[in-house]
Amino acid sequence: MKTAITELLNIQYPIFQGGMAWVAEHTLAAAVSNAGGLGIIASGGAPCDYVREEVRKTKALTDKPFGVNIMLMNPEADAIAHMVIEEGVKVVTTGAGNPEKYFPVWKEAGIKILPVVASVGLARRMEKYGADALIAEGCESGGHIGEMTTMTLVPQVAQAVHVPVVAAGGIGDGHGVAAAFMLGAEGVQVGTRFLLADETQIHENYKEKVLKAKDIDSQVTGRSTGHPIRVLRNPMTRKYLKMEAEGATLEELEVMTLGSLQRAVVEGDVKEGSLMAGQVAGLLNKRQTCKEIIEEMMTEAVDVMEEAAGRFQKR
Ligand code: TUI
Repeated sequence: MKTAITELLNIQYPIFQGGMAWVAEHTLAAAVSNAGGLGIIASGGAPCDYVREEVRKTKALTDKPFGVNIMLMNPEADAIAHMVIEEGVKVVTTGAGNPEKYFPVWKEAGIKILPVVASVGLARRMEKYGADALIAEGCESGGHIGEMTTMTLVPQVAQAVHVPVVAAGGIGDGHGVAAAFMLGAEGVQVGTRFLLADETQIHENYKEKVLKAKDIDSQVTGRSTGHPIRVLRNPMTRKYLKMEAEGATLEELEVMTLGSLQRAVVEGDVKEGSLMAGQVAGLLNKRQTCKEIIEEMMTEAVDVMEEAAGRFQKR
């Protein structure tokens, strides 16, 4: 399959694996890249040295292109931004902020820059500064989110810029891939479905919660703090939202969430941990390899597009 994104990055399928904090490490990223998609190593809040090791381990497992996601609220974001150059990483995605100060050095190093945007304003700005493509992420996503939905954000970003757009947020099957392309995207980024991949090294309890999740089982915590995060509901989110409604301070809320993602991913604490997942979790009901996920999504996308084209045929 050929799209502006597969051509730009020299990959087989226009499917990115989202750079999920604590989840997207070398085993997952390499499996996705080896299957023809774009594997992405997450930095999340991790130290630079940890991310560097993950990059090196990924290089040992694949010759295919892979990316690094830099979460810009990470206190070591500057160090990670320079590390990717030292390690010869070819593709960088960014999240939760504006990465423009790094553009000159990344351009100089020949790195392909794909910022995640949650608004048309930032999309335009990123294009002006030289982004190679944009990832337009709707608030159906898990983790840190913006305000716009994928359905409304993707076409507005696609219309506003000339660079290719990758759609993210709420895409978990071939119908979602087809829809994203109809909205003007040239690729998709998938997070939640890869939580269930065999190669994903997260605690079994986390996977079980995603498998069992229904449509309305995610909640957004932290709206009052300016950092809204979508997670699966559990005793921690209930307590958090109650405290938030009662006007708890930022410090009180932060104490509760400190280390909560690690508690879920590593320890499998599904009661007090932070189970980041998107609204599409309700659609997902099986475990597969990364290769199976990518091939099934692409085959299904082609099938539904052909079927729809048949129905829309002019008489
Ligand atoms: O970054 C994400 N999702 C994430 S990062 C993350 S790690 C984390 N852990 C604990 C607390 C906070 C984060 C978990 N999930 N997605 C990309 C994304 N970026 N979504 C929305 C945005 C965004 C929002 C506003 C990007 C830029 C922006 O505005 C920047 C500006 O300055 O205008």
